[in-house]
Amino acid sequence: MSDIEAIRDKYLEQIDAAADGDALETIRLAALGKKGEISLLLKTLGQMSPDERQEQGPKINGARQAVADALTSRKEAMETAALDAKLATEKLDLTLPAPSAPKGSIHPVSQVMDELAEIFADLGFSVATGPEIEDDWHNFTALNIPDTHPARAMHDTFYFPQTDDSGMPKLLRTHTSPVQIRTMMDVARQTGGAGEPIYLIAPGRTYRSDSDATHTPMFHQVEGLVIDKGIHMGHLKWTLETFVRAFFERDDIELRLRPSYFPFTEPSAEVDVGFSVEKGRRIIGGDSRSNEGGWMEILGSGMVHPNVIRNCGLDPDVWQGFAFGCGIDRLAMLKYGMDDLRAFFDGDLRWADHYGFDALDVPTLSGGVGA
Ligand code: 2NM
Repeated sequence: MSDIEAIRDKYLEQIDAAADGDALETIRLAALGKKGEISLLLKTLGQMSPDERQEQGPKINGARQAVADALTSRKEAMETAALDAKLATEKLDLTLPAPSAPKGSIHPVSQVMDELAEIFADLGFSVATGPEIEDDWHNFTALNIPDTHPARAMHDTFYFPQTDDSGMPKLLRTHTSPVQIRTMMDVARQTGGAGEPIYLIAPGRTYRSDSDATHTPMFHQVEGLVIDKGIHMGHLKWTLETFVRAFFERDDIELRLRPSYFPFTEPSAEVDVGFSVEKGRRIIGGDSRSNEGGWMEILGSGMVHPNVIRNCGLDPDVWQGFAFGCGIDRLAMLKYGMDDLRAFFDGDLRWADHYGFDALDVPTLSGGVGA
C-alpha cells in the first residue's frame, strides 16, 4: 500500500470512529483544511516532473475525494440517527383527548346589556351612550336635583379635585341620566326647540361612594327614556311589563307600582316584580301570593318632570314622557343565579369561566318581544 493510500485509510478509519459533528470537523480540517495533510500533498504536485505527476495526481485526488465523500456520508448518517432517536422518544398518542385551548368568555354584565339592547330594539328604542366623567349640571342640576340634595354630598359622589374650564365641578356620573339630558338637549338644538319623539335606553358604568356586600363603587345601570306627545303612565307600565317578561323569559310575571319620589319624575313609582319559590330558589314570576312568594323591587320610574324637559330646551306642554332606571348587575344575578355581587369585578378567571358566556354560542332570546 502506498503512503497516500495509508493516509487515506487513516482518515477513513477516523471518520468511521467519529462520535459527533465536532469530531468530523476536526478530521476535515486535519485532512482537507488549508494546511491539512491531503491539501499539502496536492500542493506538491506542482513541483513534480510530468511523469511523476501523472502517477501521483490521480492517487492524491482520489484520496481527497474519498475522504470528502466519507465525511459527507458520515455526517448524513449522524443526522439520520439523531432524527431516529428523536422520533423514538417523541411518540404522539393520537388517541389522547386534545389539550384544551384557553378561551375568553363574555361577562354576564355584557351579556345582559346585549339582551337589553335586543329587547328594547324590538320596542323601537335605540341605545344611547355618553361620558362617564360628567359635570354637576348634566348629572344633577338639569335633573331638577336641588343644591341641597344628599346625593350631591361629597361622601356619596366621586368628585374630581379640579373643576372644568368654566369652574364647574367634575364628577363620575352617579347614574346614566345625563345621557338622557344630553340627548334631549341635542334634539332641542337640532330642531330649533320644536322637538321630536325620543325612544332610548342608556346602559353603562355608573359610580357611587358605596361599598358593602350588595354595593360596589362602580356598578352598571340601564335607564330608559320616552319623549312623545300624549305619553302617560299606562305606556310606562306596559313597556316595563313587556321588558321584564321578555328579559326573564316568562309570561306569568306581574308588576306592582308603588308611589315613590324622585326629583326628576312626577309622579314617581317604584316597580316590584312578583316572585315565587321553586326548589328552594326565588324565581321571578309564578304565584307571588303563594306561601313563600312575594314582591321584589327592581326598577325606579316615573313621568319625566316638566322642569327637566324645560331645562333641556323642550316645551313640557307639548312633550311628555316616562323614564325608568334599573341596576344591570342585579338583573344579571337574578337571571343567571350569581349570589355574590363582589365577585363580578374581582377578575377571577375561574368565575369568568363558570358564569361567562361563550362568544360563539350565546343564548338567544327565546322569542324576543311579542313572539
Ligand atoms: C330612575 C327612576 C326614575 C330617569 C329620569 C330621567 C330623565 F333624564 F329623563 F329625567 N332619566 N332617568 C329616571 C327616572 C331614572 O332610576 C331609578
